[in-house]
Amino acid sequence: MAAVLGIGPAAFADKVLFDAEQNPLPNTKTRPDPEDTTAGNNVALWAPGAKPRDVQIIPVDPDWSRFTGISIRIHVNDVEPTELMVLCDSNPEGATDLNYYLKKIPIDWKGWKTIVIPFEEFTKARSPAGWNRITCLKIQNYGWGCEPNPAAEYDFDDVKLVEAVGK
Ligand SMILES: [Ca+2]
Repeated sequence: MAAVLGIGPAAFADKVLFDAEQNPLPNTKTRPDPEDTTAGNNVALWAPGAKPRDVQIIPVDPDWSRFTGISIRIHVNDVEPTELMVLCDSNPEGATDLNYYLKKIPIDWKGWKTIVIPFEEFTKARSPAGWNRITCLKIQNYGWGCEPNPAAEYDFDDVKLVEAVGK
């Protein structure tokens, strides 16, 4: 029987931006899933400590306009609730300042959770060019009232663009 190729609806599937199986994430340590070290799943451990820091994911394709949100799997260690900022750089041609979309994420769970952030929930900093021109996804522990939590350790996995939020 002939193999069925993934064309048609499958061509509009979610798009992976980061998975620790594929490549390391700068400023993080690749390690097995802390909840199940035997499952063969790698994740990226980020323990920024007390300093303001970020992790950056550079998309291969800057055009995110056919998607509607970002999905991120985050594992949190046993700490008091804290917050992270998610930023999407989107500079117009020739821009000399930083233009981006931003969203504050309350971190009030322990263990794994998948958060899905619709693009429409982001606010704008200055004049971002649009979701068709995203040059960097940043997750950071400072700014807009966020204070670095020295005890917080985060694992990231399965960072992806989702075509339809809620489906
Ligand atoms: Ca993984």
